[in-house]
Amino acid sequence: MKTHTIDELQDIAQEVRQDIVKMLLKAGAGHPVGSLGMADVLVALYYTVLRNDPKNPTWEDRDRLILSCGHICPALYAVMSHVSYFEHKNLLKLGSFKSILQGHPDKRFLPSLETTSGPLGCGLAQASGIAYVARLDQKRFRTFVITSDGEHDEGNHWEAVAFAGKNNLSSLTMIVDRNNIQIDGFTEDVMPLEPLADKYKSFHWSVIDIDGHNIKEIVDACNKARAIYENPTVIIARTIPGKGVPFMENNPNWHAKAPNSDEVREAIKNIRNMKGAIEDY
Ligand SMILES: Cc1ncc(C[n+]2csc(CCOP(=O)(O)OP(=O)(O)O)c2C)c(N)n1
Ligand SMILES: [Mg+2]
Repeated sequence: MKTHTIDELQDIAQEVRQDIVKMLLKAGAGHPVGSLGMADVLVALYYTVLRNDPKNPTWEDRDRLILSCGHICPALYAVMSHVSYFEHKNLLKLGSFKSILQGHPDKRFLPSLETTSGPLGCGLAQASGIAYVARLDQKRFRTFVITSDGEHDEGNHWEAVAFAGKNNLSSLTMIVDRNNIQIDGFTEDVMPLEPLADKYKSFHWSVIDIDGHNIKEIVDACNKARAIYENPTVIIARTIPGKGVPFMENNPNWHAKAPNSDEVREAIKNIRNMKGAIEDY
């Protein structure tokens, strides 16, 4: 794949955001704010960080990416289509009968996914298992997992945090979508997570705190994690839920609600006005 500048990646992220709102309008369902918030992280990963090959998705030595918070799959699907895992026109079949793009990621329909996901709290355990076995098999690929802040309420997530820390799984990188909201409201009201960085450090993880909308910071953090050989790394990506669409931003009421056609029109206008959104879509 050609190398892209940060400006070009920002433009792609704006296209992805437009895809997301259109997909949700067509599907009549979905999770807009988490998806919009993670567009920059997913673009940075697929265009710059992951060693993979969309034409050979089961390549044995590919880096693995697990989307633990499966409900934000519209962002994952949109980015995967932009790097040619499948045709872009599939995006408008989100959630429809027998579509490769189910409402939550389903490997039976889209085999290039690493896992089926949706039930929160499972992804880190799966990623830790993959990283552990990779080390036993002397494989050099890295395992990435994206988790949300809301899914930190799941006890089994913390069992996996302990396992990965205890076993020094240095080929494992977790990116936390720290957007401060979950289904019932703000995380710090529902179940406080802070001091999140200190919690991870106490489980023997390296912690990197970044602005999850700054593509350079995302890429630099992943490269830094690659060079840490002692323990797993968590990148706490501070994001704005709904980023790019002001009437959705930071609003938990938009956690799982499809926009109507007027709202999509307004959203696309806003997204096109974001810094770096120059492409007419
Ligand atoms: C085990 C489990 N319980 C409940 C749900 C329903 N659910 C889907 S998304 C969500 C909110 C989780 O918070 P977060 O992922 O931080 O939401 P976001 O930031 O995307 O709004 C919940 C409770 C689920 N998918 N899995
Ligand atoms: Mg959240």
